[in-house]
Amino acid sequence: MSYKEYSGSAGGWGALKATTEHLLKSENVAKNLMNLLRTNQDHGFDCPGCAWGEKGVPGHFRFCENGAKAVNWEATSKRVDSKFFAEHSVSWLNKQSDYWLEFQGRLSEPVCYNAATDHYEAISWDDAFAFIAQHLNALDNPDQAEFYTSGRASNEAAFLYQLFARRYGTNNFPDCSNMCHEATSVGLAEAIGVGKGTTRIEDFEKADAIFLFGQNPGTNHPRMLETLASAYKRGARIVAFNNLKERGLERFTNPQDPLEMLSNGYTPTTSDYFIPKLGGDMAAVRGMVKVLLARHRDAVASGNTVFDLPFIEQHTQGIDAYLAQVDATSWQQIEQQSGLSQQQITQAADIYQAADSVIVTWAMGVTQHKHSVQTIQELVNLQLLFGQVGKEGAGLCPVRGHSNVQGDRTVGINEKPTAAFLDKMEQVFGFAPPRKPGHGVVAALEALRRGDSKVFIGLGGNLVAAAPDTSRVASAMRGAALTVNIATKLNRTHVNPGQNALILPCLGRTDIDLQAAGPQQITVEDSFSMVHGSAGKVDMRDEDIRSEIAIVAGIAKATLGEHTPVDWQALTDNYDRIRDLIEQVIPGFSQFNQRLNAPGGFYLGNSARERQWHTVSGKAQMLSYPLPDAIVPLPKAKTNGQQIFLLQTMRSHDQYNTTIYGYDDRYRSVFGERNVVFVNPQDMQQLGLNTGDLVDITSLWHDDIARHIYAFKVVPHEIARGNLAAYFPEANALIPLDSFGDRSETPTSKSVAVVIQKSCHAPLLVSTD
Ligand SMILES: Nc1nc2c(c(=O)[nH]1)N[C@H]1C(S)=C(S)[C@@H](COP(=O)(O)OP(=O)(O)OC[C@H]3O[C@@H](n4cnc5c(=O)[nH]c(N)nc54)[C@H](O)[C@@H]3O)O[C@H]1N2
Ligand SMILES: Nc1nc2c(c(=O)[nH]1)N[C@H]1C(S)=C(S)[C@@H](COP(=O)(O)OP(=O)(O)OC[C@H]3O[C@@H](n4cnc5c(=O)[nH]c(N)nc54)[C@H](O)[C@@H]3O)O[C@H]1N2
Ligand SMILES: [Mo]
Repeated sequence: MSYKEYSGSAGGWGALKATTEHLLKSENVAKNLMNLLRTNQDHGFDCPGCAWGEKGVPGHFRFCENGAKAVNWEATSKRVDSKFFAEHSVSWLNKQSDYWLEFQGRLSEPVCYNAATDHYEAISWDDAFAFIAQHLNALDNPDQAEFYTSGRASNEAAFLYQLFARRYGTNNFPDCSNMCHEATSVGLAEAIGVGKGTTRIEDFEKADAIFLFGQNPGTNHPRMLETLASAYKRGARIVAFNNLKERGLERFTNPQDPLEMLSNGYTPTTSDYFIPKLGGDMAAVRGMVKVLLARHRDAVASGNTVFDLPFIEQHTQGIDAYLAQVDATSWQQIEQQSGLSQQQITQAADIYQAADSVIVTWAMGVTQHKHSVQTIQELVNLQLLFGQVGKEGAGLCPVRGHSNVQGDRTVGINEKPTAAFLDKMEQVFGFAPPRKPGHGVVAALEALRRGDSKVFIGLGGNLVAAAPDTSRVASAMRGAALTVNIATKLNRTHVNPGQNALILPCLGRTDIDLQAAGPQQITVEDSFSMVHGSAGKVDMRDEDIRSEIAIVAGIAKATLGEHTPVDWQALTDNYDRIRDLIEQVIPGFSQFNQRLNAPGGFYLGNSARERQWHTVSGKAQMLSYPLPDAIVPLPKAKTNGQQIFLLQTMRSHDQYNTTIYGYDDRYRSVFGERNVVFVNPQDMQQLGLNTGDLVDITSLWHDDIARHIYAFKVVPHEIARGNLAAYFPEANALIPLDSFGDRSETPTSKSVAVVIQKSCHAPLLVSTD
């Protein structure tokens, strides 16, 4: 391992080199090169990486290093079949790393767990479907089953899945978004009447300022760097608030710009960088508003204005209560919680005020705290005071994660569906869907743990590794009567089977999906509410793999009957028929089949962008709260006088959520290692720690459960004092399952109270062979 500071820009030759290396490692080089050229092209497939949007420039290769990794990883020629499982017991597999499990290749045959031998064994598709039906139909109550979705599932697969589960009788739809942007959906829906962002990609070409809160686009949304760099070039101010220094937020060399590449040039991606404490963004924004409010009052005294009074008057509700809250918040509290000085906050406010049009973006650094909904509503308040919602070049832009996480929600993956949606389902399909709200991720895992839920079905994803409290969640999964995973790659969840378990291998985004009516397309929705078609190019006919849609329909047909409530086979034969049903149920999808191949897709629309507010008051709501007393309400636990740190868990450059592509985190200068903890150099000094020292980390919580991780290497980094960072999923063992966001119930992955001490454990050795 080495910690020499990474001297390059984000992107550039480093990205090209890494792309090439991953291409070569995939053992499918020529095919994958062709694949890459088809990513995000019209008539190609949607990148299975992130949910950043595209403008649709013909002839432009629209992939990035991390999109390339995702494509290569899926299109490997290695296979995991029943022979593989005969060689390896499940207990042995569970001792292997996340990297090793997925690196074994594509799941290529349905298998069933045999608890007596501790091996997965081959099973026919029909037997698998019958087995699931038998379990589901034997439950006392449909609410004893959990239907998990991960955000790569297509609109068509997700729509059929929710139709099946609702007809079966439950709203138990735990979804990866419960761990991701749930606070956004909750916060925005209350404030502006729609749980999605209001910007379009074109707005980034017009914004005078872009404020980025708690996100790392260099790794997680690399195509966004191009957008930021070009905004920078035309003079926009780009302001980052990030708990640590991220290279991708400093400068970018565009691999698609020959001049920049050849001259070793680069473009900055931000003009200003602030490093708040974990969970300190709400305080920072409160401080900005405090500065601007004082100026507004001064201006009003001389007959002018700073806030957009006509907009506020016509479109908003709640300003008086909010401003009273701002007045009641002291600078001392703001500085202490944000970790920023009044002067720094004033500097940010200056930039904000000078811009006519402002976009505010955010991701997991904002959504994974206890007070995330409140923080998002604070961001909304700032934007509303200046009329920055529903204006060109301005707005609210939550940057989504999984490539179709937003679409899955749109088509009904929601444990708390609206009455309007359920009414429509009832009208179109002629059955009474359950009205009782179902389980999100935390409630589902608690129910499994208590034994109240007995069947778990996962449409993609890797819940055991993605959820907090890893060992408790794994044992909850093992307690289930049946677990079913519809997946492309072997992962931690599969090797923690229930008493009975199935792995059902499915096609991925890059594969040709051949059905009775010919090759099929699926559709996805990006962060900008654009829906577009996607068709894979890799021939998988030699494998015993089915599409997600065929698998969901197969389970539904066996459980409910061939025509209950739809002709499942007919829908599988031709996905146009599924889209016709989506069109009937979901607003915005009129002429779905005709429009899905429009260049760049079609826009679903956004009421708040039109300044129509579907809220309780019919106006945009300024919701106000005092700042939280503490980011983590501190435990009574004894700490022996040790200093309590807050720890965030984040992604390295070589991973896609729980999928670990490799052990490097190039932009943070970590190589060949994942068990590391980033520490502020002054904190290191105070604790007597040196670079490379091993530490044990223990989390503090209200219960008596011991949560530790051992032998993590100390890496110095520019990070707010008192804060630490480690990688997800290695550090998930520290996060208590019942530490979650107010009203969002999102695990607090970015704020865990911990103590650290020098370790007496040996480091974990990893092999990447
Ligand atoms: N290559 C790749 N792409 C991905 C993913 C992936 O794993 N790999 N995952 C996808 C998914 S599902 C998602 S949700 C997105 C995630 O995209 P991000 O939200 O960018 O992901 P994280 O790695 O969790 O990064 C959080 C960032 O927020 C900062 N941060 C943490 N806490 C705070 C805080 O309290 N305040 C502030 N201001 N900053 C904070 C961290 O320092 C870090 O830079 O990416 C998507 N795209
Ligand atoms: N501590 C901590 N925990 C976190 C986070 C964090 O920042 N910190 N982030 C959270 C976030 S933002 C998210 S979104 C969740 C992610 O949680 P999940 O979505 O559950 O996890 P992934 O790692 O994306 O799932 C990877 C698995 O999906 C399967 N897969 C891949 N492609 C396909 C496909 O096309 N179809 C099907 N059916 N299966 C496929 C493969 O088998 C692969 O192993 O994790 C959350 N957990
Ligand atoms: Mo996510």
